[in-house]
Amino acid sequence: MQRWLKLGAAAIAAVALLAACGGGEESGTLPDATIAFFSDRDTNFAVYVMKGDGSEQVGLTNGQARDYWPSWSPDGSKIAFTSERDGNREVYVMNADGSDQTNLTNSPARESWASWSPDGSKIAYVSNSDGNDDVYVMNADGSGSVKLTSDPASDRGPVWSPDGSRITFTSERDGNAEIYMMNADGSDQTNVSNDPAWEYWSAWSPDGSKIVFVRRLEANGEANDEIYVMNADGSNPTRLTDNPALDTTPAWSPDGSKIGFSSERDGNDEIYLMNADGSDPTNLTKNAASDSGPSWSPRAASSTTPADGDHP
Ligand SMILES: [Ca+2]
Ligand SMILES: [Ca+2]
Ligand SMILES: [Ca+2]
Ligand SMILES: [Ca+2]
Repeated sequence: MQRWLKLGAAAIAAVALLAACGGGEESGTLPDATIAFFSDRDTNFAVYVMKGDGSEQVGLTNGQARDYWPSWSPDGSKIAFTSERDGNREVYVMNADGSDQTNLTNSPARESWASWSPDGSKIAYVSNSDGNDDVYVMNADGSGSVKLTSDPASDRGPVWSPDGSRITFTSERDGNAEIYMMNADGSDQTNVSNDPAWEYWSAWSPDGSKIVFVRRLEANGEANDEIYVMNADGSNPTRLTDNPALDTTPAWSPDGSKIGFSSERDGNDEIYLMNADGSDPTNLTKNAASDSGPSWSPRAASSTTPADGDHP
């Protein structure tokens, strides 16, 4: 079992894909992009960043306690993440260079996960403060927390749609994990994956038309997680990876051309980049430790799609 799955009871979460800057047709490795991820290459899980071609891998947190699930703010200036440094999980935020690491949640309960609203004003997250994991939203400074789900089953991994109107999340309320969607105020919670298999982890395409997620297949009694894409209404689920190793934590590049993910196919978790149709997976991290949970800097779009000049 890959190590990131040990981070939580079931480690159902979603990667944050935050930029709404579509339109690029760029191919190649997006060398100017920056990807945040987490790795235990130095004593403990910590948050790292690298260029889109895998170069310049640099740690931003020190790993004295576990730090993971980085999520870039829409303007690229900050990274939210989950930290256990205060004895239980909290949502932290730091500047993109790792400075000014600040606890936003300050709660004795287990707070984790972070997904920024596209306008940067709010952060969706998960807390078990009412006894089981539910999705909450707070202001980006940690104030004004509002509970969005209230189901006795686990609701985790919220991810905002690029237009800010909806939030996907993973729920186990139907007896097996599904990708759910709700309005950003918590109304109209709807099962969109609707399959007997275990579905978890969602990320939106930059244009909001598609959702990439993970489906757990079984082969000879062994779990084989694969990455799928579906239309945002749940139709036309299509498998993108086909490998007996676990493939998980997908994230769409800001220009829409690539999907980052993590896989154990080379013996331990590495971050890979594939084309959005699943072709040409490439190992970016090439490190003997566990490397997982890619989150793209939205600023990557401005440096890789010069023709698209109308975004911030
Ligand atoms: Ca806490
Ligand atoms: Ca399911
Ligand atoms: Ca697989
Ligand atoms: Ca590795």
